[in-house]
Amino acid sequence: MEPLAPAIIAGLTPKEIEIEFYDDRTEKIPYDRPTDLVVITAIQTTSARRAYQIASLYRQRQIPVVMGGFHVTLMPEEASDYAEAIVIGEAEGLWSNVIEDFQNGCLRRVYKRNSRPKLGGFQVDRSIFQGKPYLPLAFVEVGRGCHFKCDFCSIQTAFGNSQSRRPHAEALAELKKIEKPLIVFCDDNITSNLERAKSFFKELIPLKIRWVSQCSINAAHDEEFLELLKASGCQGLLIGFESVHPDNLKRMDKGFNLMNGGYEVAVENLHRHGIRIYGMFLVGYDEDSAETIQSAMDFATKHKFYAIAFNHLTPFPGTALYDRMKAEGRLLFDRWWLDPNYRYGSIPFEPKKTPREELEQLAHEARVKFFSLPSILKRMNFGVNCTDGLMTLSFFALNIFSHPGIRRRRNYPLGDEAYKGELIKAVHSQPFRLDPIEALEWTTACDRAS
Ligand code: B12
Ligand code: SF4
Repeated sequence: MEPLAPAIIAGLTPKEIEIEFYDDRTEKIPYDRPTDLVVITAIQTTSARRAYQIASLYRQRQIPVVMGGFHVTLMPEEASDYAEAIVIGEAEGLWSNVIEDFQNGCLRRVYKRNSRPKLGGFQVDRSIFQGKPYLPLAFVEVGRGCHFKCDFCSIQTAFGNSQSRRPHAEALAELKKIEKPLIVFCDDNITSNLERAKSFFKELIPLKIRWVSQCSINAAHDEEFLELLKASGCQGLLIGFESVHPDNLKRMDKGFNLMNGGYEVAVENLHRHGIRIYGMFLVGYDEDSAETIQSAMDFATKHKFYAIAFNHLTPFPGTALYDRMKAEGRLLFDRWWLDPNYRYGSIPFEPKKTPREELEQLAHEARVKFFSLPSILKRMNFGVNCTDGLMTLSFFALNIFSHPGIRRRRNYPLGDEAYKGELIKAVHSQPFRLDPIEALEWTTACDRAS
């Protein structure tokens, strides 16, 4: 999928600066191609190790690196070891200062604002994706952040239970320029502000687009919302069910999932309006065992979910979950995301009820079973998942093509195993300081640095 952050950063970069974009997932980076500055986004904690490897390969060539993204925001001091400069938080309102400082030869070590920028006023530059082998869908943002406080979620750490929203007119103007058959609104929770979401869906109707997004389940009890979803072209929603065990939900501060009659009512409401459900489940909370995994599977199969994710619970740094696991002495690695012995698809802590390896195996078997042909046939649901020939084809394609992914992602190393040697740390002349700097304080970059 096209990554949005690089396109936003490209859009924020002055036009006279030449940009080349490489996606490490799909192509080889030409490390020896001359460049003045390298800009890396470490979107997930799971990609931090790879981001540091890439930075090291450029450092060997004496090329300075600026890094930003979610992991950098959560672990700034660590990231600052591997980049000449880091940007904490959102790029809007800071990126022009980085560029200006670099041009003036006085790049700071840390860029951070003391408030969240307004979401808007930027142009997403999708020209950087030209000629690259991405899926025919486009990411568009309408809001960032979420007002809930689920204990495992990095969103609440990064955005402090708040949501910023883009002016609808800007999002609509962007949508009109996109020619892809499917839009993904990559908001963390498109219903965090339900009333604004509804007004946005009303404005979407004339555009006649097809879209998917992610939302919290509380919205599925609001009839007006459900009607507007359908009318505005919603094809499906990713929803965090997380667990079918109420104690697990309470533990993760997600008791709201069970309100208004709970899952059965919510699922029935969504299906009545023809909305496909991609159910997200977490495996590894205190009550998890073979029985809870089986119950979640039975629930998702009985209700003919379009697809599911059975992700193992991962304590991401900065989350309440991480702090709790650390305080309880349950983390198996100092920093799992940097440890060469940690593998994606494994649980980096000791679960309470069921041994770790057993839980990993059970989750893997559940994935394989859920995406097996008998389960796919059971979940066809002609009123929702397979409404016409094209949608039936997509349903089968997504479910069947999940198989190689499930196999490949199991025990997948973080970072590139072909990378030999240590990560090379950046040498800094300034101490690491977290003081926020308001963008407005900038006069000329070098004045400020002195
Ligand atoms: C879309 C998405 C995906 C897509 C990514 C597709 C793609 N090509 O981009 C897919 C489905 C693949 C995915 C997978 C996963 N994801 Co995801 N994903 C998202 C989501 C919803 C949106 C990302 C996005 O585009 N946001 C919009 C852009 C504009 O925001 P941004 O990336 O943060 O960038 C801004 C700033 O961070 C900053 N910035 C970013 N980079 C840089 C670089 C520089 C130099 C500068 C200056 C600034 C800067 O500027 C940008 C504009 O302000 C985010 C939630 C979120 N809010 O980001 C979760 C999120 C990033 N994902 C998350 C997770 C956990 C995962 C998985 C690990 C889930 C799993 N268990 O498998 C996997 C990991 C896959 C992997 N390869 O490692 C977590 C990450 C938590 C963490 N600490 O790592 C997030 C935050 C969601 C959450 N609820 O916590 N994900
Ligand atoms: S509802 Fe979703 S985005 Fe919001 S805090 Fe919970 S998991 Fe994170």
